[in-house]
Amino acid sequence: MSPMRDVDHMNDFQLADPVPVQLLREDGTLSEHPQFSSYVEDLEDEVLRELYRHMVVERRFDAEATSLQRQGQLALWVPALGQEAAQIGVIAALRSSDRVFPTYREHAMALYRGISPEELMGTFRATRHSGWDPHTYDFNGYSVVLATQTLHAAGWAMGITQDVATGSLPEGRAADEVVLACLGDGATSQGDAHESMVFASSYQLPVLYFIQNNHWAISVPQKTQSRTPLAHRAAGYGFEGIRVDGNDVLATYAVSRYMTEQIRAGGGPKLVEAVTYRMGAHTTADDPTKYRSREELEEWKSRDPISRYRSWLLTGSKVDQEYVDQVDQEAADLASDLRTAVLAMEPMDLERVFDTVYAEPHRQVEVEKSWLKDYEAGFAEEVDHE
Ligand SMILES: Cc1ncc(C[n+]2csc(CCOP(=O)(O)OP(=O)(O)O)c2C)c(N)n1
Repeated sequence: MSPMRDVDHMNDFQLADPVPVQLLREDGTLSEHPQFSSYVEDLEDEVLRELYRHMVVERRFDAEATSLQRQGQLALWVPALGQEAAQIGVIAALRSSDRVFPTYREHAMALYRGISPEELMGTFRATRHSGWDPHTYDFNGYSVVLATQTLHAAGWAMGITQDVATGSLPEGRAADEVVLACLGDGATSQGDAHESMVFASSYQLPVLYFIQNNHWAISVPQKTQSRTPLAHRAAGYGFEGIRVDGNDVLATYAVSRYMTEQIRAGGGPKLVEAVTYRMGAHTTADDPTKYRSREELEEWKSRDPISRYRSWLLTGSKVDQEYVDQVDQEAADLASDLRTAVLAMEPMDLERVFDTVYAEPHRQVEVEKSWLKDYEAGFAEEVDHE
């Protein structure tokens, strides 16, 4: 018997589920939206093609990384399969100088910003202490401790606001910067997410909270994390929240553009709930067949973000089959380069972990460093005995 109480009958309070904004139906046909269609109507074909290219490349990258982990070449992998449209839709709506505070699953966004596959893989092969320089890409390091990045985002936004107020904005930073705070549906249960949103609202900070509601927080369903639709949470903090079909790259782009315009104009924080689905495992250390049904997965496969977009692009002659094949080839080449790069990555010099703890040497750190040295030397002896 489950140790949890059956709580479903105890509370009949329920806010109506908002219908997600959708521009591209599951069958690849376009629908009209009174508020959001205009954001994509004038997009040049080149922009539309790029959205497609990024989604396809990321999916192939993700599949290769999953294989590499299964073959023992990565310590862990966190698949983003199925979430390509949500991630590409929002990142494409930002300026490259808008700061991003990701979780650990934002690979499509990271690649879009120019982070190299090697930089991205270093953390997962444990050959780098940290992935990349956040300042180079205006893209912070991955945050595994749920929702801490939402506090960092609010802090960054506070810094911009103060710098603008005091006329001390560093060169290269825009006064109307938007700060993207990514989080998952499960992470909304963390106190940090709540504190960040309260703070951002109190000080009207330029933060876009982007929740990828992929339906599961490891094995906990979204409905357990929140008895109310996540988009509605924003109203409780005093700002606008919109639910969008996160498997529709056009709708996610349009809603994100609208939100960023509002924020840049001084409208304070905003929230987007992108409804999507994690088609893979939570991580390669997880077996989703233990907690979710095959039927559920099959249902979401029919809402695949890439095939619906490709179908629309082809039907409207925005791309031809040759372009589709070309993108597939680019994705295959990237996967092959990724494999070569990963296999060539040298183990990290573990002493560096200790050297970067404090600016000055510290006795306790020295003790730990010396312990590790002895520990590693023990393995060498074992090998010698054989
Ligand atoms: C503070 C904290 N508590 C617990 C965990 C363990 N944990 C890692 S991922 C995860 C689920 C997160 O789900 P969600 O926010 O929906 O994001 P998703 O992984 O689905 O993208 C949990 C509980 C953690 N990393 N940090």
